[in-house]
Amino acid sequence: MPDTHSNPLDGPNANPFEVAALAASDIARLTGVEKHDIALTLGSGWSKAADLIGETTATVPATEVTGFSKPALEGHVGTLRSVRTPGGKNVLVIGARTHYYENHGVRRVVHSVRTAAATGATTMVLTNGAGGIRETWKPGQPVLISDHINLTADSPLEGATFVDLTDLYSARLRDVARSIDPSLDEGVYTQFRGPHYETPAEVQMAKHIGGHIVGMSTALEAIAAREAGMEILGFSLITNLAAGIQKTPLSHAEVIEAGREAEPVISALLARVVEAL
Ligand code: 8IG
Repeated sequence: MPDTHSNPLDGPNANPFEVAALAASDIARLTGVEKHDIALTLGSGWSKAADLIGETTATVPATEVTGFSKPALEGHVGTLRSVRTPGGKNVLVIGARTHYYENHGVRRVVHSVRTAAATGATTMVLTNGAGGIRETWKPGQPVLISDHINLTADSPLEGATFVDLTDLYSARLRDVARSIDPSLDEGVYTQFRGPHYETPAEVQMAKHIGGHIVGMSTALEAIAAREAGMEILGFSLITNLAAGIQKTPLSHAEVIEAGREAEPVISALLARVVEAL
């Protein structure tokens, strides 16, 4: 069982930005890297990218960094890595995502993003495995996130914090990604709470309100990244077509398998995009 009582984010007087600053100083101490330039969260199917981006100069178990929760899922490696690109940029690779459906609260969900900002990163690259609503998409296909619809009915922002989300997923960074792979399609990411997948009716609802991708992670993280002033690039690996769009039932095994097959291709793409940022 995850220990829900020993996390400093959960204290009655906790300030999430102070906890993120402590986490960033842990990272600086444990990696020996004073400042990171780019942060990259690796979702299902994207883990191999870390090896292709550059040389890993340090690997830190997330459990040694203030405020991080233990990973809930196999395939979500609970480590933070400092990777140096051939061009000399320091990339903080976050392989330790906390999902909203783990019920630890939204502060824990966005702690990695706030920590990334506190390490100095000004660009946040968010990746995930997700379901596709567009029928032309195929499992194993990466797509850019152009915007999102947050159906969690929650926000990582606390108090009267009014943050503009126009161009949340930077058009400039999407252009950079397309300069590497002009065939990249894009779509609106719709975040459901999960952990169940959608019903076919819910997928139709998502489609009617303008969604193209269904997932369980990235929207809340992107909001926190924007609050922290970062520029955001989002990628979804379509591991399955959403419920009712594909004719067969969804299975976690199928999702893992699609990720495994696509991994070398999308990881190479992501590495090239990161170098171009
Ligand atoms: I991988 O079909 C993956 N994650 N909500 N729906 C939602 N999240 C997902 C899906 C999906 N596939």
